[in-house]
Amino acid sequence: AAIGVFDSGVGGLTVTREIMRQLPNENVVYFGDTARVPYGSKSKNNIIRFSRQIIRFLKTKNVKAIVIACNTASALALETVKEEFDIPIIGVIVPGARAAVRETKNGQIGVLGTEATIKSETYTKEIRKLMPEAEVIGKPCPLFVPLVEEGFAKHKITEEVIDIYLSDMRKSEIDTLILGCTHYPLLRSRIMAYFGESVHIVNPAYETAMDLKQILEEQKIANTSGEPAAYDFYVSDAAEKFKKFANSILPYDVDKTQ
Ligand code: DGN
Repeated sequence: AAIGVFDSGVGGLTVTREIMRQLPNENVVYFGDTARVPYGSKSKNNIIRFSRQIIRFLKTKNVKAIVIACNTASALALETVKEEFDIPIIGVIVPGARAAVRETKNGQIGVLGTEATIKSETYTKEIRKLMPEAEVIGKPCPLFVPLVEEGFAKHKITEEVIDIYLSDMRKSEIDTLILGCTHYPLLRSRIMAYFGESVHIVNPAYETAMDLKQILEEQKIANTSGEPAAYDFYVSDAAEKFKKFANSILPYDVDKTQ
């Protein structure tokens, strides 16, 4: 059996990369909904509907647990779909919120994400469950997604967009910042340089892989066969573009699965 991972497109590969690093024995079946990306501007009903369809598809691939790698789908659909299926389903928001609460010293936390993620205030709610007095400042940064997908992470235009979106937040007192969208970890060093060392950056992808590991161990469903892991990738459109992106960020050649 495998771990099912899904996202609105390519971004969830940042989560897959962490799973490959931290759980090298686990098989992964990835689904990227490249035909319907972005989710960040869609309604809750549609995001739930898409997530349900994808989970049903992944269940036909013999998965034992599912990771919703997409922050937007985690924010809007996890609560609903978790109740509808009989395997563990985890998202990226609870692990990200927990890490931020662990890191912050002054309780002032910034969250970057899509419009839908920020508007849902799911990060804020999860942070406040653990730290009721926390102050959370959210900021949607939708342009970061196409910049990363165009390969502009290191381009100077990205510097300008970072400044436009984040100059107010930089003036605030936050000491911890959550990269609450799958693509943003690929801008990590730029965002880190922009805020300087006083701000701790949280990558929910890293924390999610750690949570997954714990769940697999607790439920005694971790793969202990010792065989090399197998990786399968499915997309709903634009397979060539996906492959190129995947090969640029994964420690694995996606062509091998063809
Ligand atoms: N995968 C989405 C997220 O993490 O929120 C970003 C891409 C999108 O659908 N806009």
